[in-house]
Amino acid sequence: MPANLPPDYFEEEKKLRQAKTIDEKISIIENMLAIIPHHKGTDKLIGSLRARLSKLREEKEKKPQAQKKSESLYNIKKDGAGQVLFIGFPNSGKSSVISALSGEPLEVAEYPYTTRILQQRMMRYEDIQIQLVDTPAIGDESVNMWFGNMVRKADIIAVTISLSDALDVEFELILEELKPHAPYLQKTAQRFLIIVNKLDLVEYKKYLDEFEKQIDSKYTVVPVSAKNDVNLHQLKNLIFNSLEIIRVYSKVPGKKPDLDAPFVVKKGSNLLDCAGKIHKDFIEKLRYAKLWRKGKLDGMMVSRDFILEDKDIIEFHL
Ligand SMILES: Nc1nc2c(ncn2[C@@H]2O[C@H](COP(=O)(O)OP(=O)(O)OP(=O)(O)O)[C@@H](O)[C@H]2O)c(=O)[nH]1
Ligand SMILES: [Mg+2]
Repeated sequence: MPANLPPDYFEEEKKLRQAKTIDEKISIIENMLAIIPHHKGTDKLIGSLRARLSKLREEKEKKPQAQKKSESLYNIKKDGAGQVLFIGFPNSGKSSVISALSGEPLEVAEYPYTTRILQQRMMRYEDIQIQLVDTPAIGDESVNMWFGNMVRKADIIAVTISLSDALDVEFELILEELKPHAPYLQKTAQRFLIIVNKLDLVEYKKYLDEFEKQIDSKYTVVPVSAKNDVNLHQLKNLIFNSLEIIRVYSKVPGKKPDLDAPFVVKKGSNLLDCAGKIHKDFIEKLRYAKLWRKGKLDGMMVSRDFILEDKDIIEFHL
């Protein structure tokens, strides 16, 4: 280490050791190079810092970094008990409905294309969290970057339409958008909710009645008003029910069940499916379990293929 380096230099060096991102490192090395006095004794150090800097800049240019960036822009990783993707035309109220359901604000405005990027908000449903994804409206230039990927993986697609005299036309247009992805969608019928927002615009109410009459019964239509908090509670329940999940609580023998942290499993899961979800060792080691079901079962011994229900309490015996 050459002598006569200013104290600032050592400060920067310390920061560099703790730096995590490439950008941080680059800016710290740039600072170091600016601080170092130039003389014969520092030539080597300057050379090695410059080499390190150019390597970092190269690394930054490389693809994986760029891919990561686009991944977060055009993809929302699943979180919570299920993912609900809200899609629709500008101003239908996607952001308003999500804000109202989650209690967490999103940008809302009367002009179209307010939402510019994918964003998530978590909605509490009793003791679990459900992920709601807000999207830029159909027609936004970013749509082809995320649409296919997101509609294929979402657990529920919440098509959001605002109440007007053109409900059927708007819905048809959205179906057109979805058509190319239809072969990749999972069990389509249950995964679709049609949210008709702005129910407070009473002058259009008759068009809602017509729309509900003519629409294929495989779709569930939920009229709401984000503005006046109408039917939002029903929508919440409907989202939970459409996810087709159940919550089970585990309990240690001789202790009270842990009612704060349910395990979430698919409806129709049996004891063994659930055990595997808790710990993969459980699958092999499980001997039997005792089960409590409110008002029905009180610590009954159950076998591995016993079908579970929402809110069952299970005591695993290994
Ligand atoms: N009357 C009425 N207006 C609403 C309701 N919900 C939202 N709005 C209004 O409709 C406009 C658009 O709402 P947003 O939530 O931004 O709609 P969006 O679908 O997210 O719009 P983009 O992000 O532009 O695609 C805003 O002016 C809201 O205040 C509602 O239930 N009733
Ligand atoms: Mg929006």
